[in-house]
Amino acid sequence: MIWNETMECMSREDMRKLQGIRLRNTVDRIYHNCEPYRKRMQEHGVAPDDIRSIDDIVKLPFTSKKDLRDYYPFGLLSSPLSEIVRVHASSGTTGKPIVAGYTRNDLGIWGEAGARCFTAFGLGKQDVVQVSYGYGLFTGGLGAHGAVENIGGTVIPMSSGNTEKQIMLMHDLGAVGLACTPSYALYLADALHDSHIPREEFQLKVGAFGAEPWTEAMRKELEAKLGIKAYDLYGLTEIIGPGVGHECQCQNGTHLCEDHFYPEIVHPETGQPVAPGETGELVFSTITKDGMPLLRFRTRDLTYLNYEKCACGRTSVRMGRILGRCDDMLIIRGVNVFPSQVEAVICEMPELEPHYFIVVDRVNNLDTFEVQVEVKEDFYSDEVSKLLDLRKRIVHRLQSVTGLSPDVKLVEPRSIERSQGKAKRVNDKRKFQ
Ligand code: DLL
Repeated sequence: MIWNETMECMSREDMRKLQGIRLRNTVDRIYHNCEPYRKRMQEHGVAPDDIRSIDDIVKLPFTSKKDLRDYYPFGLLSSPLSEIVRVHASSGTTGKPIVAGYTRNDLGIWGEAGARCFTAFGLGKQDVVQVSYGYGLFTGGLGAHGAVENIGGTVIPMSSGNTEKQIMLMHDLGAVGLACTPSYALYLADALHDSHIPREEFQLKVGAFGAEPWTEAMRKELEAKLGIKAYDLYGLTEIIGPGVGHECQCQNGTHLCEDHFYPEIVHPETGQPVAPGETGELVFSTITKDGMPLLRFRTRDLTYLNYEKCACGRTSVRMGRILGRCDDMLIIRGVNVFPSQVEAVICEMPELEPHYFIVVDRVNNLDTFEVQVEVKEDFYSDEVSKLLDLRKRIVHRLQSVTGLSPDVKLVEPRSIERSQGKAKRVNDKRKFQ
């Protein structure tokens, strides 16, 4: 099923025309209503009249997370505060959070985008969906909640935590959909197993997972453990929240709602557009929002775009899995390593649980790279020689994928801390030295 066929299946030519018109209106709105943006554009030597089509977007200056911090909390609004009906915030690594303001119209756009996502996951009016993203300043809970209500489904507004109750209600209320982070889904999968309630008594069929990077291997793991189809749900507070993009039944790329959020890929260092299909930093311009429209917002997320029509019938551009954030990239002994590379290796080995933790440190001026990984119950009690052999194979695989030879520590099942929201899988001790 497709929620909005007109928009999701539009020809490329018509889409670009529409995006051009919407961008022009947005630039006009921002220029006349947001002082810091006007100044930035003037410094950059660009005026609203210079934007005639979507191709002109490259003339506009970038917006960064730093800008949102500098103008905290409301400096980048293009609507008066009296029009803002909701705020959300994302916690940054340091200091003040980033605050986003939404008008009623913006909430409508969010609801529309969310409805496209949950429809593409195969959910509808008849379905009960358990929303186990956190409710509150985080956009996950309320975002998924609005989306499910919009498609006429029945929401269980669980929020995260209280795992036993999660399982009880999932079972008793017949949840067909589960919306949470992939790491919390793993946690719930273990809890479901521990409950000793037979799987057949659950109705669960669909996972709407996002808010953190997850690999293809993790998808397989979650689908097998929970007996569901697991779909990617993408978004970020600054742009709207969950609903910026979603997978479809083909599970072959994340469709972006590009009639609302225009994507570009640029080189993370130079800011120059990369060649089509190449990986780089994802940049979004919101082209329909009123409250806090953003131009060329640097997400720090690394991915690529694919403009080919999808087998599902949608023509909307698809992005590849988020490889990680530029900020998450670890540079260990000069080599770039993403936690997602470690995850892919761990999930492919049947002896291991998909739980891992990376510790990076610097000892005597040399970087150390430790990977802790949980061994499955059946293997953990195995002979020492088998464990040593397993350890050797993991080191070997990680070496061929990352180019580095980590110190692998096999740990007991369930000893790595579980997450109920976004997982923390790295401790880079060098940052505090
Ligand atoms: O995480 C919004 C969201 C909630 C998306 C629920 C999906 C589901 P923030 O807290 O602002 O917003 O974090 C945004 O999380 O820039 C990515 O780095 C990461 N992220 C979000 N979705 C995905 C995904 C929400 N599907 C940041 N895959 C983004 C990989 C994701 N990373």
